[in-house]
Amino acid sequence: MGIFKKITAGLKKTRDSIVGTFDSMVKSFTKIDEDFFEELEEILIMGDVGASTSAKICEELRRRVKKEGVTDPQQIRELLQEVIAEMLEGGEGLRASTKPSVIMVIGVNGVGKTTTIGKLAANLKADGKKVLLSAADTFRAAAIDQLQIWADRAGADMVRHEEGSDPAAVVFDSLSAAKSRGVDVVICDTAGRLHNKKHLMDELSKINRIIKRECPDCDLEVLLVLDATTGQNAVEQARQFMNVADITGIVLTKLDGTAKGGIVISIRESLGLPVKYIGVGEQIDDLQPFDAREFARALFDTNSD
Ligand SMILES: Nc1nc2c(ncn2[C@@H]2O[C@H](COP(=O)(O)OP(=O)(O)OP(=O)(O)O)[C@@H](O)[C@H]2O)c(=O)[nH]1
Ligand SMILES: [Mg+2]
Repeated sequence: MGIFKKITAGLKKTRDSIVGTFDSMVKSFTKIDEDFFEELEEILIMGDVGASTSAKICEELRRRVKKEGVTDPQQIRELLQEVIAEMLEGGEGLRASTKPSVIMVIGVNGVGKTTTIGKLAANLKADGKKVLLSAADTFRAAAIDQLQIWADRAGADMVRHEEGSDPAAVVFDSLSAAKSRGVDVVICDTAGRLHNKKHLMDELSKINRIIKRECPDCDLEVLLVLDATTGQNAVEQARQFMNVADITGIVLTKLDGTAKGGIVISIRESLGLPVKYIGVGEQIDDLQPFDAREFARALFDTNSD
């Protein structure tokens, strides 16, 4: 399956919910009036775009409708796609140009961190990069073994310690190994951590300190993984993490299993954080670099059903 096909397939539920409802709503209107915008705002909110972001989208649409003199509700579709694409744009690319570069992957339990790391490693390998995985989720032995399976699948090196060992020490060893082996990208797995667990947050800052000390000039991405199926809760989770970590981007997983894909817009707009990757399935090739225009196009694409 081509990349665009994969994204459109992964977004099917969201598209049905937002654009499907939008299309039938448009048919019931003969002119664009305040009722039209009110109904549109409702649809966006129902599609997990979030109240303030939905209001912003409608405000921008009103402006363009006026400016461009649009009178036919059918024409709104294109304008809406355009407004959403523009809102989503900016900062999507992964910064990983130094050798080594470091990617720290954080997020609460079960959101898809380890799986994302495996997929990301495979992506980077396909780009010809040498990748090393750092098993800094030492909380459970199973977590280390799970990462090892992904490392093997992706053809990446891995540095691991025993269960229960200090995660910062794993990262320290990973960075030393990366330097001596000429690795391009080090990706650090971390334990699923909760904002109210102080020791876990301390652990996160300790890992961060080690990276800053051992690799001061390296490109560092701190990617927060969020599970799209949790809808607006994911936005709240991101807010909590922003208080304790310098997040550089979001990976939004499990878009394939939900109609709540509208939160992509909410995250970008209300938190100002770029979405860098989206997960649209459980297989190794199911992680896609986020492309704002492509995402908006996939959201409105009805030819693929
Ligand atoms: N459908 C779907 N499932 C996904 C996606 N990403 C991850 N998963 C699944 O989500 C589940 C949890 O993934 P993990 O990678 O183990 O999550 P984690 O954040 O590392 O979890 P902990 O280590 O327990 O904190 C697994 O069953 C994955 O296969 C995705 O994009 N789509
Ligand atoms: Mg994990």
